Amino acid sequence: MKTEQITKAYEMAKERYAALGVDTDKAIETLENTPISLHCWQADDVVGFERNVAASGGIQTTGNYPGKARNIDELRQDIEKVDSLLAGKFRLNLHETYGEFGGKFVDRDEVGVEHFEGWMQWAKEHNMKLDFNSTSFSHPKSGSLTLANPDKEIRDFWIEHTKRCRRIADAMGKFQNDPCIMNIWVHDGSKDLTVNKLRYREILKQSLDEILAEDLPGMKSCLEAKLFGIGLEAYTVGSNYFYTGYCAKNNVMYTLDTGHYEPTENVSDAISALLLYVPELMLHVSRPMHWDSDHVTLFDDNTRNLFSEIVRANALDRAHIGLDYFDASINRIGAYIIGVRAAQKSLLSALLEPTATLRQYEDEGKLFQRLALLEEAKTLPFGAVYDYFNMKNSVPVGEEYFADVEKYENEVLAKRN
Ligand code: RNT
Ligand code: ZN
Repeated sequence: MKTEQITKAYEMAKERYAALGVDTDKAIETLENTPISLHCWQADDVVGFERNVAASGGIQTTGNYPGKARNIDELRQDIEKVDSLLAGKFRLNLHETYGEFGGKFVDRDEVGVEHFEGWMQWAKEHNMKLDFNSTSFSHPKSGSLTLANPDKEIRDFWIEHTKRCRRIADAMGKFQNDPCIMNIWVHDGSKDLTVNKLRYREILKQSLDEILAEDLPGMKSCLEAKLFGIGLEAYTVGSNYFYTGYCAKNNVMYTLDTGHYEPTENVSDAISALLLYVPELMLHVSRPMHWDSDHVTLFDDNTRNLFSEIVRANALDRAHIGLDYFDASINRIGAYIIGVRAAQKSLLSALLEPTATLRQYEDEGKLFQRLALLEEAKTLPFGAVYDYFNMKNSVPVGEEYFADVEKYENEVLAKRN
């Protein structure tokens, strides 16, 4: 697309938004400065570099499109490609199983900062900050219960793992001079009806208390709730209520994954409620289809509503944006770009909302006008602003990136099998 054409369309859009009291330049600036944490696991279907097995423990990837990253160099190469095609700031979200183990087997209770020094250096060179995750799935000791396991030996193994991960995150945060956010998600639960639900929740609470007791100023922990996992359909120890209570009581960041709620639940409604009681939110922006299927994030009503609620609550500084999906059935680089752009579009469209006018209508009881302006806002020239944002940052505009993804597929990904 021609520079001139994009600029002209932007100027017109800018005027149109200004008439509604919305500053498009300011929205673009906020979009440019709001980091999105890229989940490393879309590049290799959540396999990692520990034991080269498919993901298990409540989650599953489907599809076998060729070209997945098979080692750390390929993963880095893929992330660099993704980064090069996108405007905006990025962080990289690593799981423990993506450490640099140098050909040696390093079990989860042996992992240390040394396995992530290469990543810290790489991230610095690529102007990215790191986030982190302990990994309690895809391991012989994962079973159905990890931190909530009544078997002390297994529970202690995972407590040790999670403590070590927090120290790694602390080192990352200190290195990058910005807190590393470490997510704790455990799949713990049961396939069928459970009659001592309280017991496992007590154990999980105790394990978390022990893990979080260590004061590590370079990192922030967050806890991810879930509705159910595959093979664990009847009971999830770390449910939404469990973590809402835990995080509120202990002032811990809550991880809200948009795939982890009842299918008819309006997840975005949780934002303004949780923000009153927990210090911060970590978002795993995903797309459930019928269940927590982790489809590629889209610019759909759910994603848009989520970002609208964050912007309306003026909480961009308290909500950390990360993506969480894994589609192994399409080009994985393309999957990253679709999802990031969907998140950016959702954020931008939230930033371009004529919220002040809408609120005035609401306060004055002008409810037809409120509803009507919400409808009108949907068809404002939003695309022109997003195109301009990309052009301004010298990355492909619109469908231009398809050619780059295809070229990378032919020259790099296709040679990986
Ligand atoms: C699983 C959780 C969790 C994982 C990643 C790999 O349902 O959403 O966040 O997807 O940690
Ligand atoms: Zn998640």
